[in-house]
Amino acid sequence: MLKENPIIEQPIVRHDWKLTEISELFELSFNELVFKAQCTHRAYFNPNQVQLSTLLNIKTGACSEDCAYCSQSARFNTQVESQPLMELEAVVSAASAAQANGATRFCMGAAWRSPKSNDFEKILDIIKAVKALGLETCMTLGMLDAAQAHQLKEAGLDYYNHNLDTSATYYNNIVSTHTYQDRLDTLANVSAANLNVCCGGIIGMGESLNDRAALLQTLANLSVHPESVPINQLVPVAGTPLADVDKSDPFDMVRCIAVARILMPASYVRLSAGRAEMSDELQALCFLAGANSIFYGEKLLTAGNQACDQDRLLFNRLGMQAI
Ligand code: SAM
Ligand code: DTB
Ligand code: SF4
Repeated sequence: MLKENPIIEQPIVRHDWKLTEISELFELSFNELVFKAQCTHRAYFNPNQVQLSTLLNIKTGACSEDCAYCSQSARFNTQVESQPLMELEAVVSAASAAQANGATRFCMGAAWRSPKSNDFEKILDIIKAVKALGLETCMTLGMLDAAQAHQLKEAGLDYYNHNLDTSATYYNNIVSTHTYQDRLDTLANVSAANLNVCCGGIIGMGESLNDRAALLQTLANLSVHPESVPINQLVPVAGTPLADVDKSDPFDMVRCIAVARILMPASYVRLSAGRAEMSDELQALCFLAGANSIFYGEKLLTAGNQACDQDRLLFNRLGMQAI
């Protein structure tokens, strides 16, 4: 990792954050918080570099779960049309296109509670083929047991995404078909298989500041920090229970990124869903607060994303480079 400014000492990576300490960070003035986060960021990363991951939804909709934000739950009446697991060739061709466009990681998502055994061989073949292109691979397939996590690792998977989404207490307002402990168990299985963990959350679901602090505390007190921490802004989807929830203050996104950066100084913090609705100026503040990764590509899973040429233009204007 590049230490750009040797004057800035690297803060130690801690795993014993108290909720009160995190709340105090959230209570700092915006300028104090962003300055502190930028100092931390510079101690571990080149502040002008951003990692690009491209997403592909390899199995769409008809999910058994009831996550209140999600367009792909079978329980809500959304505009999303279900699609079965994609064929290997189609996934590889999308991965090649993402690579040619400048992405270094290809993240594949499936709308499953957990992968079924009859789809699993195909998933392993997809990982091998995408990896063979020279891309980093990431999958998000729902809950995994220990054996599945090991098989994914053996096939060449680099990262597994499984978000905690919010605090343990607020999670009960968001999902009823699985528990926070189920999510933590999957994360433990993923770590035990030596896969890199990608785990973060969503802001703007009606949660309190305390819920945001508690989510970040849970992430920061894992025995190893997730290598990648996606911070999503809710994309409200018509037909879901959260379609009409009050929008969060745009500066809240910046604050969450800043606190995540301070708590997990050596992790990549990803400015994730919601960028299509953000101004260039807001995104620049997120980078200043320590975000150093984005989803790059015209589409997320079912929702639109910022256009690639708009992203490239923004990097040029800010003097940032994709890595
Ligand atoms: N089914 C798998 C699971 O639940 O882990 C993988 C796919 S799921 C869609 C991956 C993540 O996308 C969720 O945990 C959530 O953080 C994020 N997400 C889904 N819908 C979203 C929305 N409308 N707005 C913001 N983030 C969203
Ligand atoms: C993550 O944290 N965000 C991505 C990815 N991991 C799988 C998904 C965002 C989904 C946004 C809404 C949609 O496209 O349906
Ligand atoms: Fe299914 Fe994942 Fe959507 Fe929940 S977030 S409904 S598990 S696809």
